[in-house]
Amino acid sequence: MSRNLHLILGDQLSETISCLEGFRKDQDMILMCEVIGEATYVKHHKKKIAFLFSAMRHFAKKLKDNSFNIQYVKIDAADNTGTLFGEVKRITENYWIENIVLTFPGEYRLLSEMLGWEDKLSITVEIRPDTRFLCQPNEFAQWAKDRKQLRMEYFYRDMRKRYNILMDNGMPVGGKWNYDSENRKPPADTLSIPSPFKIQKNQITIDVLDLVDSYFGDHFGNLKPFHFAVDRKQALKVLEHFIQHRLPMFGDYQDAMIQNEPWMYHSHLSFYMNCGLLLPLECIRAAEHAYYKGHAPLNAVEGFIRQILGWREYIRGIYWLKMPDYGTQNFFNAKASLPSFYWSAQTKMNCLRQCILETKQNAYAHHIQRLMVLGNFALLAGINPDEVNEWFMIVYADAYEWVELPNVTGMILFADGGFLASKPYAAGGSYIQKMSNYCQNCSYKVTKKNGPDACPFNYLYWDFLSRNREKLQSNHRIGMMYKTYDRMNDEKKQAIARDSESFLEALT
Ligand code: FAD
Ligand code: DLZ
Ligand code: SF4
Repeated sequence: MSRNLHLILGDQLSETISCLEGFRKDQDMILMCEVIGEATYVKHHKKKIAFLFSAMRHFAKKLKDNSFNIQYVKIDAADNTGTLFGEVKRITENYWIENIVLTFPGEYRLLSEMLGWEDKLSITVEIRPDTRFLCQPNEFAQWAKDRKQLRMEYFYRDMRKRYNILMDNGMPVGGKWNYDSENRKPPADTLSIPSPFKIQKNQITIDVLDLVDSYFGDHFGNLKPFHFAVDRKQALKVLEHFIQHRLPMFGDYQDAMIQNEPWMYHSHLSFYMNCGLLLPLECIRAAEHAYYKGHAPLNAVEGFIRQILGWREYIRGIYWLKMPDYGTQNFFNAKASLPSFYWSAQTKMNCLRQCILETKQNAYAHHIQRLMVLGNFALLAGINPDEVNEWFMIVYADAYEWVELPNVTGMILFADGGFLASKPYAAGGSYIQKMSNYCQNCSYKVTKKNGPDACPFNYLYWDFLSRNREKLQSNHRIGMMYKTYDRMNDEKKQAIARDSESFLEALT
C-alpha cells in the first residue's frame, strides 16, 4: 500500500501542525523519534531534553489514542540510528512511502538537510509552511524590502492591524501603540509574587527523567525538581494561571529582578509556544480578553501582546531573512572566551551568580536577566558570539536557533552591527542596582567606579565604549555617551582601562 510519511519534530507538537493536514488515517503514517543527534548537536540542558521527550511521548500517545498510525522511536530503541534522517530512511526501507510531508523546521541547519532528502531517498518531499507563526518568512521579507532600517515597533503596529488585536476602529485601543514607558518599575519590597503553576509528574515523565539522567548525565543543569507542563491540557492550565495571577502585574514589573524570585510576573509560556503545546495567537487572545473583561490593565496586556505578536515574530522574521550569514556575524570582532563561571556560577558578581544558578536549576531566566545581566556582561567583556550563542542554545528550555540566534547575535551582542536593534543594550552597574536587589548581597560595590572592589560593570561599560569608539560614535542613540567619556580626565580614563584589563585577564 502506498502511503505518505508525516514527520513531526520535537518542537512541532501541535494537533494543527501543517504536516498533518490531509492525513489519511487508513493509509498514512506519522514518524516521531527521539534521537541522539538532536539532543547533542549542542549539549542541551538536561531539563530541556526531559521536557521535550516527555512532551513528545504524551503527544504521540494522544495521536495513537485518536487512531493515528504512528511510529514512535525511543532514544533507547535498539535500532535507533541516532539522527532524524537515519530514522526517516529506515522507515522508507521498511514501508512503501510515496511522499514525505514535513513542516518547515525551526533551524536553518535542519532545513538545509531536509532539502537534500528528496535526492538522497528518491522520494518526493513536501515542506509546508509553519502556520503556527503569524508572519511567514516571505511575508516578513516583503515587509522588510525597501526599508532602510527594520524596527520592531513598526512591524508590530502592522501586525496589530493585520490581526485586529487591541484595535478600535483602526486606532490602537487607549490611543497609544506602546505602553513601555509604564513598564519599568523597580522591584518593590512589598511585592508578593505568586508561585508558579507546578505540574505533578506522571509515570511517562518519571521514566523520561531516569532515561535522561543515564543518557545525558554529563549535560549542564539540574534535572529535578521537574514541574513543566508536558501536554496541551496542562499547558492550557499554565496559560490560565498566568492570565489569572500574573498578567495584571506583568507590565509594571516586566524589567524587575529580585534575588530568589526567578519567575517574577512573567508568563513562562515560551517553552510551550516554542514546542507547539500552545499557539501564540491563543495566548494573545487570552490576554486581550482579560483586558476587555477588566481583569488586567492595558499596560500589562499591551506589553505582553507586544512580546509575542511583535518581538517573537520579528525575531523569527530576521532569522529567516538573514540566514545563513547571520550565524557568523561579529561586528565588534569580539574574541574572548566564555568565562567558566557561566557554567559553574562561581563568581563574586552576585547578579551573574544568581542568574546562572537559576538558569542551572530551572532551564529558565526571564528576559531582563538574559538581556541586562548575562547578555550585557558578554557584550562588555567582548566574548566571541559563537560561544555566547552556544551557551544560550544549551541552557534554556525554550531555545531553538530561530529565536536564540537573533536575540544573542542581534539583541545582546550587537554583532550584526545594528540590523536588529538600534543600539547595543550596554549598561553599567547602576541599571542593575535600580532594577534589582542583587547589589545588596554583592562583594562588589555598585557605587564605586574604579578599584578592586568597584562593580566590574561600571568600568567595563566605559572600556567597551572606548574600545569600540570607531564603530559606535556615530550611533545616534549611544554616540552621546562619548561626550561624557571625553570629559573624564586622563587619570580616570587610565583607571578604567587598567581595571578592565586586569579584570578581563583574570577571567581567562
Ligand atoms: P514573558 O516575559 O512572559 O514574555 C511573553 C512571551 O513573549 C514569551 O513567552 C516569548 O514567547 C515572547 N518574547 C518575549 N521577548 C521575546 C524576544 N526577545 N524574542 C522572542 N520572543 C520573545 N526566547 C525564547 O523563546 N527562546 C530563546 O532561546 C531565547 N533566548 C534569548 C536570549 C537572549 C540573550 C535574550 C535577551 C532573550 C531571549 N529570548 C528567548 C527572549 C525572552 O527572553 C524569552 O522569550 C522569555 O524570557 C521567555 O520567558 P517567558 O515566557 O516568561 O516570557
Ligand atoms: C531540541 C530537540 C531535542 C533535544 N531532541 C529532539 C529529538 O530527539 N527529536 C526531535 O524530533 N526533535 C528534537 N528536538 C527539537 C529539534 O532539535 C528541533 O526540531 C530543531 O531544533 C528545529 O527547531
Ligand atoms: Fe552585579 Fe555590580 Fe551589583 Fe555586584 S555590584 S550585583 S556585580 S551590578
